[in-house]
Amino acid sequence: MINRRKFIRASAFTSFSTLLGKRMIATQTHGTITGKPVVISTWDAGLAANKAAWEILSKKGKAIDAVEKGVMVTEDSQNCCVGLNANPDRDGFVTLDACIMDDKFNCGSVAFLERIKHPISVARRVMEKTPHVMLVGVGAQQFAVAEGFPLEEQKLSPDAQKAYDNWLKKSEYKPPAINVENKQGHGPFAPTKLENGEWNHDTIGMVAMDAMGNLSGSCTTSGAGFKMRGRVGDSPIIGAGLFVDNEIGACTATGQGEDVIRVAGSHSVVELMRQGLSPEAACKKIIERIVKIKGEKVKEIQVAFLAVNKKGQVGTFAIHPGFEYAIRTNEVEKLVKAKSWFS
Ligand code: SD4
Repeated sequence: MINRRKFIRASAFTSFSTLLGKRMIATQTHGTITGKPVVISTWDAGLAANKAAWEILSKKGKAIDAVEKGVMVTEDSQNCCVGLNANPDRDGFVTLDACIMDDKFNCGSVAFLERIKHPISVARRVMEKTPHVMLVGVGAQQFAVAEGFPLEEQKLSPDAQKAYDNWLKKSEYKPPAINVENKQGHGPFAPTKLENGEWNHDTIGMVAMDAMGNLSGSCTTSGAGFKMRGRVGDSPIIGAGLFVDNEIGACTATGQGEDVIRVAGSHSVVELMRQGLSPEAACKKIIERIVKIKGEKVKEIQVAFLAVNKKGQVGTFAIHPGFEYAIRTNEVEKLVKAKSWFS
């Protein structure tokens, strides 16, 4: 993840005059890769996640099983932004968001979930065992425990503790009782960039098509590090962080969740594919919509969409260079750099 972050940092400072003037699209291309089955997932952590998903897809297993098992690998790992080892909110608690969707519009989601190792599996139980789509907070945790998920200790991983201690120190954070939101320099939002200049977000979104040609997707994250307590991003929101329409295609998102939610990002991409756009063209159109909405502030945010259509064609587009996705098919297993709005 470190390499990716350096790459993002190095390339994220394009001036807004570039934005207004001749638009330059990054030249790195991925072409169109087709194949069935196929699994794609966000960022370099996607390689390991795809591997687990491929175990299922290559044996003619179902896409819904593949996308659950795949992202569980990331939830289990040590990283900044997915699973219980990730960075906490500003009060020092790791809160997790996840959702899953199958080929029949069945979907399940959890948000603001604490002390449960695999939110994606809880989301699947919500989908399969309740009449609901979304459970949040204490209720989601109660449901998880009732379903037999162990309640993990409430503690930060060593890496997260270090990052949090550093954030507290550098941000001159005071306990919430002192009303930190009113202090100069502290808005109610998580920083878009960390102290070292890295984008403060990450997540794993995965979409897959199985050997039967059925699509499913999953998305799981701890959200933005040092976020306001209770903040929920796009990742657990069906239609924002993930959407699957088995007749058309599937899409997942990563980046600044608030700006994905406001354009119903993943759903919008799928709807454009329904109108005949390729996955890449559809992702690009919704990125352009965000760019237009955000104006100059678009310099400060990263969003990327990653989509597959029913033919197994894959496409992606990001605001800034640096986003890459992992793909696994019968022919390829690799990371691919996305095109982006800024060069
Ligand atoms: C979110 N898209 O919570 C997710 C993860 C992320 O900034 O990238 N956070 O918004």
